Amino acid sequence: MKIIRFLDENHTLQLAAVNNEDQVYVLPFKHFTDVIHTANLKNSTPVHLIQEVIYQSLPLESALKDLTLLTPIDAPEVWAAGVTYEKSRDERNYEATGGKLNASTFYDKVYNAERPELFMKSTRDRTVGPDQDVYLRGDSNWQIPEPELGLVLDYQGDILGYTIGNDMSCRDIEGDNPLYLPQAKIWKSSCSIGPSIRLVETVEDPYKLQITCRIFRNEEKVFESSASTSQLKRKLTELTSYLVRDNIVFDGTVLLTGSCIVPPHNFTLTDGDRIEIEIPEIGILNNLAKAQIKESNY
Ligand code: DO4
Ligand code: MG
Repeated sequence: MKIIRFLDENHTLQLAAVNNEDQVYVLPFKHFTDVIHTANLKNSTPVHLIQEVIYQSLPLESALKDLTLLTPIDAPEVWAAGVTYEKSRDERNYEATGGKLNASTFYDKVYNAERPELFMKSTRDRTVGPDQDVYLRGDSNWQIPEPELGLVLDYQGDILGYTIGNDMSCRDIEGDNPLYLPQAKIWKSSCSIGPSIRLVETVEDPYKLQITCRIFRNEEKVFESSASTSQLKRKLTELTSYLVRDNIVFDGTVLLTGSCIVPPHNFTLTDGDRIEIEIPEIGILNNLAKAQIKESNY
C-alpha cells in the first residue's frame, strides 16, 4: 500500500492510497500525518484505516501514470545520513584528497564510528516532488544526484513508511573542505522526495530494496547503476535513534539513509539532465536538473 498526493482537475490537492494493482483511492484526509493521528485515536493502524476507506469507495477512473503527483508529504525537515555505504566512504575519500584512489581520511573514521553522520538536508520549501525541477548550484562544477532510501518518521522517530530521496550534492565544494558540507548539500530545490510513501507494514524487508539510478541527457541514457539496501552499514533504527536524541522531531520528518550509487569521477550533471531513481516497491522519482539563474548576489 502506497500513499500519494496529486492535484485533481480543479487544482485541489488530494491525498490517495494506491493498492498493488495501481488503483488509486482518494482519502478523506489532506495529509499523511492526519492518517497517522486518526489511526492512533481509533487504536487502529494506518493500513487498516486505509483499507476501511477502500472497501467503502471506488477507485479513480484516471490511471496513476496520468496524475500530476506532488511530494507525498510536506516534510517539515529532511535529514540525511552520510557515509553509510562503503561506496560513499570511498568516493568521499577520493574527493577529499583531490582525486586519490584508495585514499584514507576522516571519512573512514565516520564510516566505522559508533555515532552515524547525520545532517540537515532540506526544509519543506527547499524540497521538490516528482517531475519537478531540482536545481544545480551556480558555483559548483561537479554535481551529482544521490539516490537514497528515505524514512518517513513520526515525532518519536518511529518509521511510518519509505520514500525515495535525491540528496543533490556538490562534490567539489565538499571535497574542498568538509566544513562546507551545508553549502555542498543545501540550496534552493536541492532535494527531491517521492513519488509515494510505501507504508512500513507493507514492506517485508527494508534491507532487500533495490535502488536504481538512471540519468538521461537529451533522452539518451548516460548513466545507470543499481545498489541494494542490503549493503547499508547501519540499521535503520540506529539512524533514527540518533536523530531523536535530545532533538525535536516533527511528524512527517524524512530521514535519507545515504547513497551507494555514484556516477563516474568525470561526470557532472548539466542543465536539462533527467534523473530517474527507482525503488520498485515505491515507484520512480523523476526530476529534471535545471541550472540556477545566476543571481547578482555572487
Ligand atoms: O559526508 C557527506 C555526505 C555523504 C552522503 O550524503 C551520503 O553518503 O549519502
Ligand atoms: Mg547523501
